[in-house]
Amino acid sequence: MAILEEISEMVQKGKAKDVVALVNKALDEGFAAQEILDKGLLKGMGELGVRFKNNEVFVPEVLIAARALNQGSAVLKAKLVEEGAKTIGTVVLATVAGDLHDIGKNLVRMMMEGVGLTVIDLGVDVPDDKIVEAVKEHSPDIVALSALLTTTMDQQSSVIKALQTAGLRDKVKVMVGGAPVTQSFCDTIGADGYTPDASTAAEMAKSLALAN
Ligand code: B1M
Repeated sequence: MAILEEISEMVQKGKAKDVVALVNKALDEGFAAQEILDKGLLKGMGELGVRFKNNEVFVPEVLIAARALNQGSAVLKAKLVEEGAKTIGTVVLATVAGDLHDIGKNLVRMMMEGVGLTVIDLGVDVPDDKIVEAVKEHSPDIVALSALLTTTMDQQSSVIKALQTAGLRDKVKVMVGGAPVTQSFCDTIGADGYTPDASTAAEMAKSLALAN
């Protein structure tokens, strides 16, 4: 079995140790980090997502797979950080309140760090006031928000309103993303930028930070 296909299989089986070993092996064999991510780790989670939707697997299996994916992507992150770049700006990053999904957010953090941004990662299920406090404390260039549920995407709008109320909205750019989020939603809620994936999010954040 080709190594990227094997990584995808091991993510789906939640075999974190095997995933880490295979990711290291793929790097040694000369595969690019992005290819390992897209065609190995994310392919595995995508396939598991379909089985989750069809009730063929359940929350525990998905959580174990998520842990395996996160450990595999940590190996890739080490590789990106090794290539190192000096900081070009600061991002406060969070998955919004009510939402526990962090795989996409973690990839966004990894890609942003890869282009030289400092990322303050507040984690998942982050209330609006905690994001406002972080903006006061760190004076970031950008607030980046992730939401994976149709029921939590409106929370991104709530964060923007909380920043307005605190008098901070004109001091930061707000980027939004996550599977249910679209450009039109971004425009409707008055965010400054939307991108569909982690690498374009990093590119946009870099441009916004450099323009600041
Ligand atoms: Co959940 N879940 N989940 N889940 N889960 C989805 C999202 C779902 C689509 C599955 C389905 O039914 N088909 C569905 C949402 C339906 C909807 O709202 N439309 C769903 C549901 C319903 C739920 C629960 C309600 C299930 C339940 O309990 N009955 C529950 C909610 C819990 C909560 O958050 N309050 C729940 C729970 C979970 C787990 C905890 C088991 C687990 C999360 C574990 C974790 O994150 N640590 C989980 C998972 C893993 C998934 C799926 C299978 C995979 C999500 C994922 O990580 N994808 C997902 C189905 C699917 O997507 N196929 C599903 C890989 C990740 C890389 O993609 O996060 O989209 P994503 O990130 C992308 C882009 O969106 C973008 O970049 C990334 C790629 O480059 N991006 C940004 C993300 N953030 C960005 C920010 C940006 C820019 C781009 O700028 C700031």
